[in-house]
This record gives sequence, C-alpha cells and structure tokens, in this order.
Amino acid sequence: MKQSFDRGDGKLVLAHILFAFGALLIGGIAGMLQGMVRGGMMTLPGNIGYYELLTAHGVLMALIFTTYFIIGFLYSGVSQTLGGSLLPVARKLGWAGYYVMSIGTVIGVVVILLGKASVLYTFYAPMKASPWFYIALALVVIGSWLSGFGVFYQYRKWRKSNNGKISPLFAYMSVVTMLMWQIATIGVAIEVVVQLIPWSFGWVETVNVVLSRTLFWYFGHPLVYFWLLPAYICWYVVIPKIIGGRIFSDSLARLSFILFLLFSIPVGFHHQLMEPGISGFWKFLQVVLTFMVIIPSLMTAFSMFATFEMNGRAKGATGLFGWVKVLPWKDVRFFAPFMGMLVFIPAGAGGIINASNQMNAVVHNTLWVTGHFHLTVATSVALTFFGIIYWLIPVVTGRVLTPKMNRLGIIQTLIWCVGMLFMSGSMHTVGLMGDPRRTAYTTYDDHPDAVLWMPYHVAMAIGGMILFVGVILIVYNVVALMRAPKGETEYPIGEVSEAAEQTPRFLERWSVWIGIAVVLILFAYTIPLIDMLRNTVTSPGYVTW
Ligand code: HAS
Ligand code: CU
Repeated sequence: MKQSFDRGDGKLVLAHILFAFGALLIGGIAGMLQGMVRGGMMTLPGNIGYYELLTAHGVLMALIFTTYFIIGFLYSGVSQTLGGSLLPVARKLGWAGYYVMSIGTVIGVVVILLGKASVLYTFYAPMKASPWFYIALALVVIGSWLSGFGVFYQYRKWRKSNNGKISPLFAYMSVVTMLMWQIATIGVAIEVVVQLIPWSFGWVETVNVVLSRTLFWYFGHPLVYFWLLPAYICWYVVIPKIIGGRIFSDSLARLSFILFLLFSIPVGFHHQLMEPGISGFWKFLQVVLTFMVIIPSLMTAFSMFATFEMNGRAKGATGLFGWVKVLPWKDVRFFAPFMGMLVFIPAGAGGIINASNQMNAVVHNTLWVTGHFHLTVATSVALTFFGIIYWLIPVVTGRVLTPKMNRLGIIQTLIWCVGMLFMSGSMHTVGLMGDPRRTAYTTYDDHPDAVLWMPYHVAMAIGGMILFVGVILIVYNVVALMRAPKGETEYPIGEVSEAAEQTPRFLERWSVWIGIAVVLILFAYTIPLIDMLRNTVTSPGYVTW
C-alpha cells in the first residue's frame, strides 16, 4: 500500500470534512439556544422562532454534518484502498457532488433563517415549508448521489483490473453504504418531487398525508444506518489497527453489512406505529423485520469484543477482563470511538424499546425519542467521527498528531460524554413522564405534570451548554490539526486475523443481494401502499409558525 496520501484526493476529502465541522458549529449554536429556551432560561431575541432554530439544528447536524463527513471519509478510504488514488471520473463526481450539495445547503439555510421552513428538519406533511426548502434538500440528495456514483465507479474499475480478487473491506463497506443510500433516497425523492414540491408551489391544493409519511420513513430509517455504517467501518477496519490488533473476521464484517442492506429499508413503519391508516398486520410485519436488523448490530458487538479479546490475549492479558487493561486508553483515535461503542449499548437497547409496539405507545412523541437519537447519532456516531479526524486530517494534509492535540481530544470526548449524560439522561427520564418532544417552552397552564418536568429541562439545558463547549473544542481541534507539524501519518487499515476463514465470494454477488433487498421491500410495502392510494385521505397544508 502506498504511504503518502494522494494530494488531490486529500483536497476533496478535506473540503468535505471542513464543511461538515462548519455545519456542526452553526448547528451547535442553535442547539444550545434551544436547550436554554426549553429550560426557561431565556427568550429568543428579535423574531427568531424556536421551531426555526430547531429546524436549523436538525438540518445542519443530522443531515449536513453527517452527509459531508461520511462522503469525505468514504472517499478517503476508497482512494486509499482501491489503487491509492481516485480515478479522474470518480474525483470529478466527488467534486460535482460537493458543489451540488453545497448549493442546496446554502439555499436551505437561507430559507430556514428567513423563517419560511420551520418544519423541524423533516418533510413531514401537512406542515408546509417554502418550496425552496424542498428543492434545496433535493439538491443535497442529488449531490450525494453523484458522490455515490463516484464510489461505484472506482470500485467497478478496480474489480475489472483485479480480476477475481475480493475487494478491500473498507471499499466493500463503502459500496454497501452507498447502495443502501441509493435505494433509500428513492422514497424521499418521490415524496418531494411528486407530492411536496407541487403542493408547496400551490399547483395542487392537498397532500396525501399517510402516503407522504410512509415515503418519508421508507427513507428515514435507512437514513439512520447511513450515519451508523461509516462509524461501523471505523470500528471494524480502523480500530483493530489502532489498538495494534487484527480484524476478527472479514466474512462476518461483510455479512453484517449485507444484512443491513437487506433489512434496513423495509422497516419504516416502526416510526408510524401510532399512526392511523396502516393496518396492524403490516406494522407487525415491519416490526419483525426491525428485529432482524438488530442482528447485524449484535454481530458487530460480538466482533468488537472478539477483536479486543484476541488483541489482549496476544499481549499476554489473562482472566475474563484482562484484555481491557491493554487497550490504548490514552489514544484519542481509540478512546473517542470506544466511548461511542460503550454508549451504543444503552442507545441500542432504547431502540429495541421503541420498536416494541406496546412500549412505543408510551414513548412515541415524547422526549424519550429525542434522548434516543442523541445517544445513537449524536454520541455513538458523532464521537466515532470525531475520533476519525485525529488521524484523517493529518493523513490528508501530510501532518502528525501531537501529544497535546491528543490530550485535547481526550478532554473533548469526556466533555461530550458528560454533556450527553445530563442531556440525554434527562430526556429519557422525562420522556417516560410524558413530556412531549418538538415543543418550545411551556408550563401547560401549570399542570402538575408539567411542573414535575421543569427540573429535567434545566438539566437538559445544562447538558446542552456542556455540549456546546464540546462543539467549540472539536472545532478548535480541527483548526489545530490543520496547523499541526508536517510529517507522514499512516492511514490505519487493519489486517484480518490469520485464524479467520477465507471470505466467500458470494458476498460480492451484488445482483443477488440487491434482488433480495428489492423483494423484501416489495413484500413489506406493496399492499400498504395500494391501500394508501385507494383510500386517499388528503389535507391542505399548514403553516403552524
Ligand atoms: Fe432509532 C427513532 C428503533 C438504532 C436514530 N432513531 C429514531 C430517531 C432517530 C433514530 C434519529 O422502532 C427519531 C426519528 C424522528 O425524528 O422521529 N433505532 C431503533 C432500533 C435500532 C435503532 C431497533 N436509531 C438507531 C441508530 C440511529 C437511530 C443507530 C442513528 C444513528 N428508533 C427506533 C424506533 C424509533 C426510532 C422504533 C421511533 C420511535 C418513535 O416512536 O418515534 C437498532 O438498530 C439498535 C441496535 C443496536 C444494538 C446495540 C449493539 C451494540 C454495539 C456496541 C458494542 C460495544 C462494545 C464496547 C464492543 C442492539 C454494537 C464494549 C466494551 C466494554 C469494555 C463493555
Ligand atoms: Cu427507525
């Protein structure tokens, strides 16, 4: 493998990473202000609305930060593992995607800040945003497709010229991630182009609400795995190298990704369990499939434990937990993603609670759900992404991580965990007490329940402030990494354990896997969709803010 990273590719990767952290900074400011409004600590100046901020926060954090980071990260690994540099076509597609997404982002942010789209980051009819909001986010999706095509192109060319060889694990996982994204975004593309844009321009009066939400969640659930899978790439491929160990099994890693491709899409109804208009049977079926998609995460947990334990034994650790001691706790490149893994245990358990119909009735539309996704995407995924920059920025800029930066990284990770403990912990607790999500400050006419909620809101706001310090520190770290001393940093790609079995070739038979995925999607969605089209219930649009 080539030692120094291709400079041209480095620029593309860096452009994505820097844009991502710019979005994180602005989204972080919005997040902290929201927490303070809900905690009753301040009112917003001028005519800035709570829901306007909430929309900016959601779009910038959940959509822009993640998508830019993911594309930058995947491109870096594809360049590194598939030939050492991007082919001209792949690189051009990467830049084209970057510019299209950026035009979309700028339009979207302007429309949100003008107060014309306070619809809480989703395409959730019958709340109606300015058509430009939908067009802007459609551009973000189209841009991400171009980048996805770049990944596919590079992969295909590599396979052609390496006849018969199994592709590198990082590249394989990038292809699965982008394939899943491609199939999933079709749903939201249809919703936006066929339903929302004509309706928000006023060309049609009403919208089929159940249909639009179904198309949204067809996309919305795989969206969360689009965030998770790149973090898993780091866990499977990068972490073994950083701890000085080996990948437990290449086949298991690939199989878990294939299971995500198959089961992450036909499960959107688990977000609609409390909605009318979908029959109980199809909800039940999609909940069963939801429980199937938990399996690859359990496989990932197993595989990580196996990697840690094998590494420990190889270094002479004994006893049930001896391997814990030999992990590199003082290395932020390990520590930040590790804290992400640790948090993912309760975060995933919360997800299983959400997916269980009866319990969903308790938690749906409460702050519990907000707590759930701040653990999953905003901690497990975000901390993993943060951990990646400490080697990725040095790799692509030809620099080295200094001990001081490493220490700041550890401190940043701890701040993040403490902030989330306060914020997400209180969200979970108060959610169980019935406190609704997506509402600004309210005392509900001093209803006794609402009075009980208040201390939790204050704790949430304190957590939010701590997290804001974490945002400032990570942005500082990004800037400092850009100015770190010059030097050569190796791209950490793990090697597979000698004990592992040979990877079977059928894992790379895409026609079979895509075929099964399509069959499962048709099975889970055809009849409910026919129902929704036959028994159309439409609604005019509402501008509630
Ligand atoms: Fe979720 C709502 C179900 C995972 C994100 N979820 C959301 C929303 C978001 C979100 C953003 O069924 C809100 C959407 C909205 O705005 O309305 N979720 C699940 C299930 C899982 C799950 C079953 N969610 C995620 C992930 C997300 C995410 C991942 C982002 C990245 N979620 C739901 C449901 C709802 C929902 C319902 C709707 C709720 C409602 O009513 O509105 C599963 O994928 C979770 C499986 C995970 C595990 C954990 C495995 C553990 C691992 C770590 C190993 C640790 C190691 C270290 C090795 C089973 C892999 C240990 C070392 C030591 C030394 C101890
Ligand atoms: Cu989901």
